[in-house]
Amino acid sequence: MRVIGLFCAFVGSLPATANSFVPSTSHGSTNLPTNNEGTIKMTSDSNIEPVYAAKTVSAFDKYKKEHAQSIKSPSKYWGKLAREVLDWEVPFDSHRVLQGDLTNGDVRWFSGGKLNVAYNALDRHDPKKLAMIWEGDEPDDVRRITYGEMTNKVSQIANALKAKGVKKGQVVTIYMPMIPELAMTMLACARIGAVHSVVFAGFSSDALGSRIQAANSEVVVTADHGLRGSKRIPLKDIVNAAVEHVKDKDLVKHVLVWERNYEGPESEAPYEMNSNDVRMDILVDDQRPYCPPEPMEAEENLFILYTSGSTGLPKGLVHTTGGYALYAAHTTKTTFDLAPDDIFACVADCGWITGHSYVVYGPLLNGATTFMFESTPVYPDEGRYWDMVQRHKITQFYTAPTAIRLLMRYGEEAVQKYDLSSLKVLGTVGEPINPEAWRWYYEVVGKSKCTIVDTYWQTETGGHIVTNIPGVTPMKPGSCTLPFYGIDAVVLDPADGHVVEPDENGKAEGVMAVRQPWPGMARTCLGDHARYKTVYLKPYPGYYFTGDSVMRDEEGNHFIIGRVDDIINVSGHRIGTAEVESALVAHPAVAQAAVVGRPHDLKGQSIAAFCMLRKGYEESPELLTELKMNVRHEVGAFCSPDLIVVSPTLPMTRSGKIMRRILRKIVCGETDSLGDISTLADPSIVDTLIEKVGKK
Ligand code: 6R9
Repeated sequence: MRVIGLFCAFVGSLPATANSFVPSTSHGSTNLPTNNEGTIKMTSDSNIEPVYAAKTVSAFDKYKKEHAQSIKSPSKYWGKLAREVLDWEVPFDSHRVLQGDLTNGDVRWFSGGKLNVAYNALDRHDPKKLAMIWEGDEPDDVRRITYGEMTNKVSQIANALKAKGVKKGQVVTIYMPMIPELAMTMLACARIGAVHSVVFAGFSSDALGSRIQAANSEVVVTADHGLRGSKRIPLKDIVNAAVEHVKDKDLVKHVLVWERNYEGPESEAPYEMNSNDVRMDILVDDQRPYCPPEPMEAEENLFILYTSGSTGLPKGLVHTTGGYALYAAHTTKTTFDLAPDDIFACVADCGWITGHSYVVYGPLLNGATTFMFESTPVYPDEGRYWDMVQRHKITQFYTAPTAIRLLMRYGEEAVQKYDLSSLKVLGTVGEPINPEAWRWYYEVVGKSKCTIVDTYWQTETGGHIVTNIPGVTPMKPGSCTLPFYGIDAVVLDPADGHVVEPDENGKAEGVMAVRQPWPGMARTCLGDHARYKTVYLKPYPGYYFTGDSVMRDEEGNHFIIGRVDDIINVSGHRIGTAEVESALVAHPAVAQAAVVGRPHDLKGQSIAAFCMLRKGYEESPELLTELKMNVRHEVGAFCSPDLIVVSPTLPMTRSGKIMRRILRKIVCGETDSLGDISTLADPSIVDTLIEKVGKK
């Protein structure tokens, strides 16, 4: 299996047990607590020292019991939590906590219940408490916003949206930089029952346009510009081009524009105004600071988020109100061991699911102080993250392995300069973390005192599904460890779909699936339930299929190996090969293109593209630059290929299917294990490509 190669690159050199931070036997119940140096130390539950790394037998046992119960009686487990964690306008029916199943794809949680997520995230918390600390591109650009202020502002934005005709159930597309108004616009949609669709502001105008069209979105909210590392990104101009790109010319009724440096209603707009544009700050200032929260059925849509699949256009995954809110809140609290006075920092962008669940909804539903960050880890210098931790006394810090690997390169000094003693939990997400990066994060950033939580999940899952839990379950470098409460994780044999039994060493390898619904799971793809079923539920009937391959060790720890489909993970960004390929063939010179991922030291994976040219075109440095530009224009700069190989033909079967497996092997340098190439229409292409890639 191809996946094995990738697995070795990350964790293959680690003997599983020797690296566990909690020595244990396969019987589980004899797990002993340990301190961070790995020496065994018995503590009682009430006196866990050091709190975030030591485990007690009882805490771990309690997890096992609770996890088993949550699987056995999901309605009991989630029903109780839903009452405790959320405020309901109308209580849900206790006999209908969970309805439907994975076989039919008709899962419903908390039927009969009504609630409003913005109310739960804002109004019910202490108005004097800080809801958000925001730091902009420049370190001295800081805003502190209380729950009271945010509740009023969100109400004003909600009223502004209403004033522009936005109704319950309509999709509002948000294309904004990481400024507080982004989070507040999301919450304003939630307040009136509009469905937000945040599009990452790194996507090109074409990609934005097709998402506006696909969601049938009449209103787009943007800002005049974004800032990243002192670079100005002209978001309003991109939106203008996107609106041009929307096929249905009458679709977009209004573009609402936040101004970065708003100077009052008399000031002139610092961007080009079209007839249907509205200056958001002026409109919002005019609104009443109260907007009644719309009571929403638990299963009504909260938001959609487009994400790449293996084929075709990105899918608009639909998350619903009650289940998502509960899952985001509960995973934030549990995985990050959130306490009331914590300053919780997730530095992901709200254009991705991580920003939805762990910048906005999870922390605010818990009444915590969320930290929002606009810039990059290396601006103005490579100490930026740690400088922020020191200045804002951040307690939880959540980032991606790619950022950790980048910062590791600058050495320890950039970290040592800062006082990081406020930190308790360090999180990672987006791709497998290599044990070297894990150790650096643990030792250099966390001073061997913080828990590292390796959180495995997806846009589709709404929140963490496999992760360790501070003070409760053990950590293990390179492994996301054990399933979260309510997650019945299984390893399936990709060939026949049976549950893989552990081998003689207690290990099981296969594809990762979940056997039972959980509240945070996406319910459907917008307007295409058949696709949802085809991609997630039909491959292994009765299971939710993640698309990842996994190895589970003898202690039950999960090691995610990588995608089994054509999704590439570049710096934690999920990219579909189909999107990049269609951007390449949109160039007149390209007849056909095939895109594969290859391992990259910093980014995890990078994109390699093979292009077959049309007659009359020849390879030239200018053409290669143009092809890269095409990808930037059609999808976004973050999808730009690192390697483009012009190829006389592509390795295809006689029936015309491109064999990406072979291209992957070639770019990974694994040419001695190409496997069977006899089914190729022209096997000699393989040597030609090996030679071409070798020269690059
Ligand atoms: C949250 C998010 C999902 C894909 C997922 C997997 C990879 C995410 C991971 C991880 C190993 C982790 N992934 N977290 N792999 N360890 N802790 O990233 O969502 O953008 O939808 O990507 O990312 O391959 O299937 P999304």
